[in-house]
Amino acid sequence: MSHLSEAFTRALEQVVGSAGLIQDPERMNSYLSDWRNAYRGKAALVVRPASTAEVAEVVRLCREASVALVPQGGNTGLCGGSIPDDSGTQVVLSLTRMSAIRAIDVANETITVEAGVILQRLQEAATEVGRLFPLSLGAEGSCTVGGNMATNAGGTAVLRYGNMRDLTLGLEVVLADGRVWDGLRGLRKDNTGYDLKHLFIGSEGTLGIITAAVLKLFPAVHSLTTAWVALPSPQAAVDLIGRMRTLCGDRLTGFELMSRQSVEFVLQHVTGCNDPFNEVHPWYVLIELSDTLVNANLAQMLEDGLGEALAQGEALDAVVASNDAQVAALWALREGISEAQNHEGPSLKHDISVPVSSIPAFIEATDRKLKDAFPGVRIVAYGHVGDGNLHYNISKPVGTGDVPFKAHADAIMHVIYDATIAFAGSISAEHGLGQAKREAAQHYKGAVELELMRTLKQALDPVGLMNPGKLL
Ligand code: FAD
Ligand code: 2HG
Ligand code: ZN
Repeated sequence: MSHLSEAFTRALEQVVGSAGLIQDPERMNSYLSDWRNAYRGKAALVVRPASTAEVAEVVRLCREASVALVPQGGNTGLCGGSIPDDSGTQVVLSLTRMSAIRAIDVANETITVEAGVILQRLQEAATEVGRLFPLSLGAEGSCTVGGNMATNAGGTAVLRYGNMRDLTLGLEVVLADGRVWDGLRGLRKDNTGYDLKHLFIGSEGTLGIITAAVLKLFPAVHSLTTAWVALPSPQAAVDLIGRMRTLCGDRLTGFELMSRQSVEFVLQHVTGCNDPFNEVHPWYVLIELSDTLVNANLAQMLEDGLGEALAQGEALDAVVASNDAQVAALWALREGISEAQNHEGPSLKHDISVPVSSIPAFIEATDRKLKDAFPGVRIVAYGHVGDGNLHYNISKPVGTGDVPFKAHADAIMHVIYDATIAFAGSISAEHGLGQAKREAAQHYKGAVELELMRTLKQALDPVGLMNPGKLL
């Protein structure tokens, strides 16, 4: 039963048509919980506008009626940012019908896309014109450009190309009062005052609705080589990434670290994944080199680097993929971790970052504290080590129920975040704050920083109808 007046609902329907309005509880269901089922809310209705003008009109009507909006893209976020609260009064604004690729300017190396475009479709559109859109993450088959912008998504190619913020030149945003800011400029240089797009990137829907973006394109990749390497320790990973960067420079486009525990979950739960080695090793990295040249001789470069690493004891073993199927099999071992961990019960996810040089000490200190305080917890540490970004996730001890484990969630989080701050890190490097880390941010971010954030929120969303209860 909707909490909204009939007149308001009718006005919305006039804007978006019957195809753009969902009120049936069963059809709303998939918009009300996240991928892991870790967050569940209620909504008065789901509205799906198909153009910027429709989004603007929906926002204006909501403002007039004091109805809060929860923007939603592919709903693949991992911190509950796109899920409404349980009041049943909020409206989910899904951008998935805004899925046009508006323009491609090959000479300017830009693509202009609407917020609902699926990331994989964007990558394909770039490939079709002989270019690369480099953002790449496990959820790319269902996450949207709007969600990528709103969370400043990272992924596995940040090492070479940067995160969504680095890939964005212009934005179109519907502001909290329904006005449209047209900042869709495809310029590499523009120093005409405050760079407003950066306010909205990473704002998790709390300042406005992103409806379109101008994004950078890059030359297509023509050579690629991929290896799976066993390592004795995280320190070896830091040494190896330094070695590979010295040797290969920007050709090093992927360097993902995984603990044995992470890989073991994948081997147990993801069909078709096999251990590339006969022996068990404590740590692994997946290395990718790529180049725009057709004959870049990457295999030789990789062999040289790995040869030195093996000789120094930095690497314990290595396999190099020799065809596309083997490349895919190695990435499946890495990308399968999120799904595999779900099979082990509730997972406590932490997407922290510390300086790359501090990763080994962070892991050692935090592992020790957690194992002392919570015997038996399984630490599933992996991630984008070249960005200093670790998914330092925790699964419950074998034989423990979900409820007693969840009772420790806050205490476990504090051990991890205290260590993160002690190593001059960030409590969220990738997924954002959403509902999950909102309170923690109040505790761990500085007073001045929080005050500035509140000032911006107040200026751009004075009535507080843009995704309330998230981020701040
Ligand atoms: P949603 O989940 O729908 O929304 C995310 C947030 O953005 C919410 O706060 C929502 O309100 C807001 N939002 C959505 N669209 C808009 C809009 N148009 N305007 C304003 N606000 C909006 N993330 C990474 O960074 N790196 C990874 O490597 C990575 N890997 C993942 C792997 C898996 C298997 C999964 C399930 C998730 C992964 N994620 C990763 C998290 C997630 O995919 C990203 O955060 C993604 O960018 C979210 O996009 P979405 O369209 O699903 O957004
Ligand atoms: C990844 O790098 C994602 O695989 C997801 O950011 C991390 O599931 C997670 O915790
Ligand atoms: Zn990640």
